[in-house]
Amino acid sequence: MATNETPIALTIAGADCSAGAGIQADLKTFLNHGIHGLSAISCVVAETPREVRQIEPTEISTLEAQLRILIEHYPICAVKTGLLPSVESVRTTAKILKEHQIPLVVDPVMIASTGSNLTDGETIHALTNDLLPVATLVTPNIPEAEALLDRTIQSEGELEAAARDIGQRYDISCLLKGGHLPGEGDRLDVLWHQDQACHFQHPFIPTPAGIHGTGCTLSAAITAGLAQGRDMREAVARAIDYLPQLIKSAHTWEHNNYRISCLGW
Ligand code: PXL
Repeated sequence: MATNETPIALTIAGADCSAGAGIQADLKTFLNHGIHGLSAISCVVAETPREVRQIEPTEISTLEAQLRILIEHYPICAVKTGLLPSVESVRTTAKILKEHQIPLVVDPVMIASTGSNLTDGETIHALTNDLLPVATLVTPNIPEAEALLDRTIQSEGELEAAARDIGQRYDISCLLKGGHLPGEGDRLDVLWHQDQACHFQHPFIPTPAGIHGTGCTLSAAITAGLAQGRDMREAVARAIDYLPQLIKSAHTWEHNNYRISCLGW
């Protein structure tokens, strides 16, 4: 059988049983981009977009076994991390990825769309100490950037300095997503990359109630672009352009007085 040229990307993240975020969002996004997606499951999350009920971390040896067998046997072009539920899961991931030179996108998942905390302070510390130095790009939203910098970000005017400070601190690129800032007008995301800021202004698109996974999907789309060999600015620009169509074609269900939506991959 001839080999084919389909690029491969790996996501290391939590499995979301409601299939709107985490591993499931990443694999659907990879598929949409013509990428073969691999997954290493860091935890199993019992949740909907409206409630995080339980997070069960994968045994560290099981996380390590998934990573080792995949890296051994597949020509992986790019990797992304999502929810890593413990210090040990962060350190194990960082240790293994450090042994290989594969572009790495870190989505520093800390808080679910429900507002539930998904990580604790020690895990965030491991993320900054161990994983960010191995990353190519980190993609915080405003609350995550505030946690990384230990300062507040209150206006669009502060986005560029914040993206630069995170990028320079870890010697990586940083895409700071401004969507959490108040207001109804355009939204600004700022990419700090190779000592330059690049501004991405786009219209605010309201999301339906009860949706999650937009952050996972954006970082997976960037990872797909890098796996296809695109440069960072182009991969980010295309990923930002990819999201509105998924929001506009979102699915919504009502069941037992519970309204729930999912991006329309
Ligand atoms: O949206 C952040 C996120 C990431 N990864 C997993 C999740 C969530 C949110 O709930 O469950 C697995």
